[in-house]
Amino acid sequence: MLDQNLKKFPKDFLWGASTSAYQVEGANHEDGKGDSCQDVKELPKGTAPLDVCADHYHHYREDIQLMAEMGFKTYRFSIAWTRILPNGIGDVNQKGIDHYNDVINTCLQYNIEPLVTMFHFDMPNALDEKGSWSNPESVDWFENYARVLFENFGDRVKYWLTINEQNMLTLVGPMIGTLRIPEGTKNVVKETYQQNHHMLVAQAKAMVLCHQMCPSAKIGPAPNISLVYPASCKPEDILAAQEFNAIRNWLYLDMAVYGRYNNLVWRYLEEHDATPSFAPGDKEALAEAHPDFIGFNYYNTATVKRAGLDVKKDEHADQQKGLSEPGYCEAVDNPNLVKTQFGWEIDPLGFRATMREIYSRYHLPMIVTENGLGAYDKLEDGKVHDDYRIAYLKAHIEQVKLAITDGVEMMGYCPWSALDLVSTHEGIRKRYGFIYVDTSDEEVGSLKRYRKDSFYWYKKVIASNGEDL
Ligand code: BGP
Repeated sequence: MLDQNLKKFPKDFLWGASTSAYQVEGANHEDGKGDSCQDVKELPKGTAPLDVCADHYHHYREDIQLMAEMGFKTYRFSIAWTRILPNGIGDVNQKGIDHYNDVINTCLQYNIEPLVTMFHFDMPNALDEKGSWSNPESVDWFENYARVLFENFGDRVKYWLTINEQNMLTLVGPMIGTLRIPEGTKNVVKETYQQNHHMLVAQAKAMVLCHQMCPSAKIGPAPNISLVYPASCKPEDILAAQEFNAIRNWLYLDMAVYGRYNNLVWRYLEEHDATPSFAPGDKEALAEAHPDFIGFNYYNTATVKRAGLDVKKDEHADQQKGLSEPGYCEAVDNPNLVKTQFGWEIDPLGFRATMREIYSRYHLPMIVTENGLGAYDKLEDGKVHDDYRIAYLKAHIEQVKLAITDGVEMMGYCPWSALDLVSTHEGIRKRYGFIYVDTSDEEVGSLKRYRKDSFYWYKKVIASNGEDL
């Protein structure tokens, strides 16, 4: 394509950015909050504990004001299940409700649409002790939690996201500090995909409930989608990429949108003697649910080559690198791409390819719920010159514009992250924010907020509705 005469971003395009409760809030033992699996996990060596993070719990008004200064139309944040229901089920903690009421109201005061993730990697520890997602009751726990959210916040929240990156919980759960595999489990694949099945049913029930309780609200999933490239044009590699696309990406969206298991994934599960058991009513619940839009996180693409059973899983694999599947494929570097300081490939064109592919499969409006660059930022004289982040975001926003020109319905763009916060496994030294937060992995700092160069740049991008990049 010549890529001329590009279309404009829609007038009501939702520019914003994202955070998640356990990575940004801190105050993890305050105001009646119960422990989540994140609060009790063993921290990766040398990374900041989660009791302060960016202290957003106490600074949210100031932070939302800064977001308003950038011109945000939306703010994607997650609600900590354990602030609302400290034990996951049972008594509601009014202080938790009050807190998020104020977060939501503060957003609305600045005409910022709250985009609320219901669950972002933070299973209540009390439920973890009851088996977490491996317990079939987890479906009811989640539905009950969803009901409390819709009852309390449904009058003001128009956009909901169900489970953040369910595919990463399933594929790299231990790296992120989630996914509990009971000791002595013989078939780990079966156990993992049974848990995954419970999450899928829980998500479906939450979507149906949202439509019943909040008819004017919209709800969607938020998986991490990376289009998988074949390492070469060898037919074997093409098949391997198709299979890994199904395992990594399409399982989650096929289920959310069409309510059925992807056939290649089903075959993978059969091969591992790992097909999930369906409880009575699961099939109907999955078929009944329909998302209004697709939220997805994009950091880069993946590249694989065909591989046999001798391929070992890389123990350092994380969301964006090193994911291999013995007997199917092996992750390889893409020689055409450069990497971030943290070893994640950078692929803006792959972003366009990913948007096109999702849209051609599902034909639903889409919102980017994460995208961004983790880097070692330096604060000097109150300034952070993060031109590398600006370059990354600019290159990716250009691709959103191209995808819109391709006819893809894009509703919004929320990079990761609004402000600096603690990474899933690499500490706060891996910074993503437009707003620098003065703190480190070694010690809690002043927590003062500073506007990075990218802050001023993004403000200009939003003011021009994506025309001035
Ligand atoms: C996504 C998660 C986020 C986030 C981001 C960056 O997978 O949804 O919670 O942290 O990736 O990843 P990391 O923190 O590992 O750099």
